[in-house]
Amino acid sequence: MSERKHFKVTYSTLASPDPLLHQYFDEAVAEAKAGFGKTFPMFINGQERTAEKTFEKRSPVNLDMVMGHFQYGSEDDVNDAVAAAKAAFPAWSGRPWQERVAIMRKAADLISERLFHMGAVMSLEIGKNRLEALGDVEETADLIRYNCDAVEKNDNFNRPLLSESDKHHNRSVLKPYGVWAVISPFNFPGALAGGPSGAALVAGNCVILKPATDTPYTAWLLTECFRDAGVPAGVFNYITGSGRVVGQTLVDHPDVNGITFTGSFDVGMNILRSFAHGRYPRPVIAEMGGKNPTIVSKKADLDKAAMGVMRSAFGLQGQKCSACSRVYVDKDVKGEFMNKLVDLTSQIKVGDPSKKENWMGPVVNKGAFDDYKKFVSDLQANGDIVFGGKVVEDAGNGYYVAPTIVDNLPEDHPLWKHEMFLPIVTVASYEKLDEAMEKANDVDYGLTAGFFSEDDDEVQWWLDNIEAGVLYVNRSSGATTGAWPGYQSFGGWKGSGSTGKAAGSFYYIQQYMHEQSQTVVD
Ligand code: UN1
Repeated sequence: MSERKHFKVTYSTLASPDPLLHQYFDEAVAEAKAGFGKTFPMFINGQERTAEKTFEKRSPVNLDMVMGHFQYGSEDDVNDAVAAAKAAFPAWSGRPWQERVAIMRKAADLISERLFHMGAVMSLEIGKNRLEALGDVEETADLIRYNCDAVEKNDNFNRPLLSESDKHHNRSVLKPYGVWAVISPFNFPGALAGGPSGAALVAGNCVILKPATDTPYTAWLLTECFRDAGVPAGVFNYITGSGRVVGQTLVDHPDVNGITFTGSFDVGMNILRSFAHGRYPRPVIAEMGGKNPTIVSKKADLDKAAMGVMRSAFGLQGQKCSACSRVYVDKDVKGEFMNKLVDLTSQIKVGDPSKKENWMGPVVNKGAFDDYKKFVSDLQANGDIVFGGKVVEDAGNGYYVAPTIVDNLPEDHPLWKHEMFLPIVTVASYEKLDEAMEKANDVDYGLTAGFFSEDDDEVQWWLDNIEAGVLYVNRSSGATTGAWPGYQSFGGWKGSGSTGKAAGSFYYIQQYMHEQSQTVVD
């Protein structure tokens, strides 16, 4: 293992010319497949735990492929995990922060060491292409490292305050809350499970991770990394099962002190309403989706714009909160832009995403597949589908659909505002930039946004006026996607999650701690 070459893949890695990377990945896929079909436990209080019932995880890449059987956790399992986390909290939070940082850095290193295995499993678990799957695993480790660094650089957020006299010693310290639940989504099964869990842990909280029902496997591999790094019993717990039982029991539990939720707007808003107002106010970090616009000016480099939009609209089959789903193009350059976008999109290969040649895999499950068909027939009836709009029958026995570009959708059509979470992008022209800005901002969401223009004044105007948390200008590797910890922050405005910064932000880890000011008089 140690003799292997190390690769660093981020979401901006467009292609890897290195044949070794592909060889390692192919080997990892073969090994992972050979191990499929096992039954996996939950992990509570340092022990493996089974439930009465299990559920089967099939790959959306090939519906005949049973990847594993996972536990249907019960209310009792949640109660036990919360009790274990609560009991483990005094010792974990009481340790010198340097020890927590060391353990979490070890966990990050284990994730990096297991990069190819985790990436191979993730690719088949969720249908993510190999470079994006490797990027997701690396980002998981980098998010943990980033938050370790934040604690270290800030002396664990322990700093002196002004004092009224020489006899007064005033300090501000940040302290962890206690038991923290992480409810993670399917689309970034590593980064959006491990990032929040890692931040909560390094801050001194004890964690219960409930991964999306579609992605229990990657979360189990993450659990093994935390366990093997020496995270003590009870400090990190992993419970699989339904949102209705496991998720809801966590939200309702009086001993859960904080929650990170990444997922849909409706579920997130319900958690915010019910969890935040428990016996007393409790923190919720929520990231709840997007309807992300890209504006293309007539002063844009249209090659950059078309490439950036194509990658952001169709990467991971459009199933990213950060995906680009709306494009506003100056009417003078719309024809040319559309030609370029259609041309690039027609080169996308749809199929088993664990294979090198395929850039788009299947959508996550039957629900998403059925939604695609429903939205496409609506878009066909009300606009013009200029590319895609159909199921890809010959891609394999999975949920394969074509990347879809829609033109001439009436301005008041509801799908301009509804997050479809699918590889569908709608394009409209505008006469004046102000009008494009108004439309871009006229949604409930404000997660990411993109702009293409070679004019500095236009760029500044756009930065000053766009309402979103993550902005990209002239980025061909992703018009609205691809934030990486340390290089970009990630956090939403408006309905995308303005209550908190999402994974990877400069101000992220502080949200897992509350402030105490201490005055000691001689
Ligand atoms: C999400 O889609 O839920 O910028 C988050 C990106 C990723 C984060 C996406 N780093 O695309």
